[in-house]
Amino acid sequence: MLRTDTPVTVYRKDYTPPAFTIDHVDLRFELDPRRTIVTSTLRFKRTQAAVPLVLAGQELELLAVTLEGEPFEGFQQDDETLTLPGLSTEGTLQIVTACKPDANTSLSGLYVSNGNFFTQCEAEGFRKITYFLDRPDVMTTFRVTLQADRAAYPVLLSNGNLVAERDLGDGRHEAVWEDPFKKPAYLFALVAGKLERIEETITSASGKEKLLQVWVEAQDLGKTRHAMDSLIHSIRWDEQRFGLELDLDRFMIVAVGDFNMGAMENKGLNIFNTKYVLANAETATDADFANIESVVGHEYFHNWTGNRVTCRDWFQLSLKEGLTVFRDQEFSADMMGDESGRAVKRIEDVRVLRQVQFPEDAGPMAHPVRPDSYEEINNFYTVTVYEKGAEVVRMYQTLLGREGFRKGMDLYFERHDGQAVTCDDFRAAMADANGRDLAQFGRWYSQAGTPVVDVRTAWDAQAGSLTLTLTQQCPKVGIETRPGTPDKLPFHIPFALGLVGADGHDLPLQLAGESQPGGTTRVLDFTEAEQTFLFVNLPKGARAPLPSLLRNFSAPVIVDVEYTDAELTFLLAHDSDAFNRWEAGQRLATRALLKLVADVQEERELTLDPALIQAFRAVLVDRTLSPAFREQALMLPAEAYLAERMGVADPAAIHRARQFMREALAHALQADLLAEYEANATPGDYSPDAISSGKRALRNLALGYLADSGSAQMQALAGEQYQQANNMTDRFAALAALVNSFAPGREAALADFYRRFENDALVVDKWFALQGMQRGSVGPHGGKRTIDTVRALMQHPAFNLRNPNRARSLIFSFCSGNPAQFHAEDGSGYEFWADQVLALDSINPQVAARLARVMDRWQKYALPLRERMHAALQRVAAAPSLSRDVREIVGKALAA
Ligand code: B3K
Ligand code: ZN
Repeated sequence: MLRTDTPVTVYRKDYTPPAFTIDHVDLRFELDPRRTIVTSTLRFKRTQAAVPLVLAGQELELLAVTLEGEPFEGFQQDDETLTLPGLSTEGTLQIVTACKPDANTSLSGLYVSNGNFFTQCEAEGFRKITYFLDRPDVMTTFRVTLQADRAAYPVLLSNGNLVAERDLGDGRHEAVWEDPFKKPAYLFALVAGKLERIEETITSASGKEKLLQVWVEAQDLGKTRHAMDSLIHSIRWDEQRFGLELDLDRFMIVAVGDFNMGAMENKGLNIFNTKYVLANAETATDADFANIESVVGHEYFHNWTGNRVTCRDWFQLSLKEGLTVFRDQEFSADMMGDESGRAVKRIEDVRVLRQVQFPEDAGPMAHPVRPDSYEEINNFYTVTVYEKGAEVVRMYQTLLGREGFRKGMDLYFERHDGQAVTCDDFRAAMADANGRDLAQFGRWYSQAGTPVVDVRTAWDAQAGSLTLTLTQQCPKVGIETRPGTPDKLPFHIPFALGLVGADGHDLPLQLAGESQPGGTTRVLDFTEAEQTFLFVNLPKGARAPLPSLLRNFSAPVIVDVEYTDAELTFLLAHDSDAFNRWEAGQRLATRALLKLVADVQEERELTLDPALIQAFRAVLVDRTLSPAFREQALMLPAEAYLAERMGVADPAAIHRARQFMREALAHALQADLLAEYEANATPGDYSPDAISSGKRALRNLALGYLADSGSAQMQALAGEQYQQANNMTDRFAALAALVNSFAPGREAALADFYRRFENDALVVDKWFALQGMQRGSVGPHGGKRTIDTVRALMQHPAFNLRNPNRARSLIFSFCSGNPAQFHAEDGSGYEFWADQVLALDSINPQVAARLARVMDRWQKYALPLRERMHAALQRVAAAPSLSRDVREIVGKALAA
């Protein structure tokens, strides 16, 4: 593991093209968990005069270096590089190294999981396998020979096509794989071990046969169907929507139980966290099924957006990630079937953006979609690069239209197939294909922070015209506040809006200067700090039309506008834009919740406005709306979101206020909730389709509210559902309702759940996660703090800090999914956090650094929390040896 006391910052402005290229490499692996020998034979070319070849390598034992078959001795070696001076313009170099896969707990490079070999090379893991030009702008063809014991490792996989197999005689065997496409080293992969597969052959759009495989451990074979279906749907979707075909004869997905993130798009050999592959009705929820579809899609779509066209350097990460997230979002939306489904998908995506990305963009780790510097690149696989990056790509489509966007994509591939390029190249393709000037749009890549758009309107009743004045502001954040950084300039914001008339219908829109109205939703080019738009030819009269702003969330901004409660209720009932209907409800609920928080803080009596209850009731019982949409509308804003909306966050008060509102709604709407509970049953065989899962979502939302009302009868209903469920969605929702409402049966149900599923790791993760996120109880004996349960669960035989899914299920769930308990006033949560960051850092720095991010917003909290968070951060920072990963995160948090 690389540990460093002096952080080194890498800057985007320092990029220089590689001095050497490696056109081809032959890799031979003699696989042994304790000591694997890697022989790399590479063909290099020098592109600059008189420079040494500097290869990256870490934690490698160097055994031999030869040049054109002769021993090469004049090299220099340090912890991170192998330098070879005096090479001619081209030649063949052979490097033999050894590494220790079974001692590799970082899960980066070559490692062992449950007895099988796997690799993870992005971003800089390949250098833990062999010395190489481990940078994305060096693209190479790979030929890979895998040798291993046949009994222990019957399956040997790598990228591309299987070209030869043979027996080596001594109980060992060999497989040779060749990838016809040039690729950067981060897309290399190998898998070796005892695995089984399901497979299918399909014919691609241009009539070629493709072999598709999903590889898992034998006991999981029955949980692979959904992943295979998702892969086939992804292939079809990319053919239809973007005209992009699978370019290899074979495409493999492999599942592994120890994995740092969701999945990895290695060329032709995608490696997945089991969480995003394995599913059946009994063990996976609707959300799991949907996530699998989206992650399978995401990795598959990378084959073009990431692999065929890759990133010049890691600062350009969003070139592939923002674009591919956008593509997977569109894919999932298209799979939802109808407009209402699309809106639900959009709501879910925006909720994540607001809950996670907005805080990141306001904190010490704030960075532009294309960062300018980093200490550890793995820390920049962020919601900003991914989710805000996807919003930036979506804005191109909003500005250019679907057809214009497609033209831009086509030009992008025409120009850059087989290259490593930049975000500017992508923007240029979009601009050139459409004859549009997107220069100002480029600021979305260079400026961090969430712009705040302020909206004012003036209604001229006599003229029937509405003046809309938009202003935008985006103060410096994070690293931008350092002295010497340039002032920020206005963004090019595609601002979609409609005007809703008194009857609830959209009005035709005509801007001053236009000869006739056109359309009922307009995308305004909002490019200046302050800009005015005049809408004319509207129905005259005292009542101004009501603007529906930023429809479908057309830009990642915060819209500040003074709606009255009555106006929001009207929009909630009538807006033709489903996203904005939801948005109106969220605005109403947020306003009421923040008022309740203040009441809690001032120890005033808590009450809920009957008008709000009525507005929620109206949505709940409106059966013209899809159940999935109603579930979204009835879900209250998250505690983390409310914390961001406060000047000084008070997690305990937020929790009390939100819980009060849940219980008050549950009491007031009991009959309606029960009616919806009954109306939305999904009898018969389980199916994860959008309609059925929408029904379950609404039904289980109702159950959660009903149980929270404290009624013994409703809790019994949850108990009954828990026992009778024929699928994990219903069973787990019932268990959660029992646990969170402190129903008498909760302990028995938790024990039963563990017994039923103790052999299924992914379900055991759910069991840990639920308990990490459970509310603390208030009881006659002082109640029970969740931290005590969590500490006790750390001792459970099934707990294992080395497995990232397990660590996340308990520790992350508590630290980031349970704000009220984590931020306990005595600082016990923070102590726990520091203990776990340090414990994890010596095992797996990437996972530790993710956990470290929990403290990003420490300055936002009220005293004494702020002080205690600061102390915990200092304790971690002072630890004798920290990974570069964790050091960057705590360093930036403390510097803020
Ligand atoms: N590209 C990988 C992420 C790699 C993360 C490295 N720390 C998965 C994805 O975005 O598809
Ligand atoms: Zn990705």
